[in-house]
Amino acid sequence: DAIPKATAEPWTNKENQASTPAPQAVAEPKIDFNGNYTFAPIKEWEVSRAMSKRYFKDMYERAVSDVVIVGAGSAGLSCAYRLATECPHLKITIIEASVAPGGGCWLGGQLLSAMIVRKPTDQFLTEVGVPFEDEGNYVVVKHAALFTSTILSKVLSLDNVKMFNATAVEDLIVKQDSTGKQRIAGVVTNWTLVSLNHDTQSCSMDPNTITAPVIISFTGHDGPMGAFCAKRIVKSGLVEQLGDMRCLDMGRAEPAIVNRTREVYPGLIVGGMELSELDGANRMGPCFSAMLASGEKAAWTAIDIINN
Ligand code: AHZ
Repeated sequence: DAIPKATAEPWTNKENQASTPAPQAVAEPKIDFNGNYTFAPIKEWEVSRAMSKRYFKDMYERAVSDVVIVGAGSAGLSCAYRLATECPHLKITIIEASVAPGGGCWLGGQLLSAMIVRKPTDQFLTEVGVPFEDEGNYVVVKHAALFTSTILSKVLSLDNVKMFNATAVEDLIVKQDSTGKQRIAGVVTNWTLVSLNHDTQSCSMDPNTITAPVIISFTGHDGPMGAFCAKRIVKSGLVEQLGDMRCLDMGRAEPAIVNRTREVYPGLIVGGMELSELDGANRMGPCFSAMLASGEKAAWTAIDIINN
């Protein structure tokens, strides 16, 4: 990775160009917290190349994926975990609009830190390795952030998963299959900062695409970007109307979300709270069992579609 001569660094040894004196010799990296902590050397261009080489290689490879998961909240991450661990051969690409993946599951309800999960979904927590307190019918994870950070670290360290965060899905690709039937065949993406600024530019900031036979959408309930795929399929006439999320009823809402998690249009599975907007199901408030179970069910549904 040598840099070409023309762009060699003429200032390397000129100390007046730097706010701190540049180290003259390449020292051995050494840990000494008493004042001589010596880092291995690095160049600015090496950092740029190390990041961009990987990002654009991933972008190139993931332009064709097996499954795209839209939204990395509690439902999307649970789906990614199940799908990626069951099917290490599948190329699973996660698109998350925020810089920080995790959606609402960094906290419980009303900014309180604990996360409540009803049985039998505690089995999923045990498998993922999230500790909890058993309260009988339900369990309590002391920090929702502990669930999120644990599942995130598991999902992101899997070889078959790549997440593009700070990237939004801003449209769907619709194609006809070999029998002439319409299906969702991919997603249209843009860096979220671009998606949020289309109106401020004098030209259209064109997007990018990812082609995949299965898209699984977990963009949460309605919001500036939320419920995106549900709203898009209604707006484009593929599905008649949005049901709109109904009022809170924990007992009713959780089984409804899990049982209705399905392929809502050929090639598009919807789960989590986005489904409450599509179907008009109740919300459950701060109880996360259905999100984890809906994620799992969506994963199994995707496996069925891919295998048939
Ligand atoms: O940033 C969003 C969040 O991380 C992301 N997202 C939304 N629109 C997107 C788009 N492209 C890419 N167009 C997008 N990403 O999707 C994630 C949604 O996470 P969430 O936590 O909001 O939804 P969830 O269905 O995984 O969990 C819902 C949790 C709720 S809401 C609720 C209630 O209101 O009663 N109760 C529970 C348990």
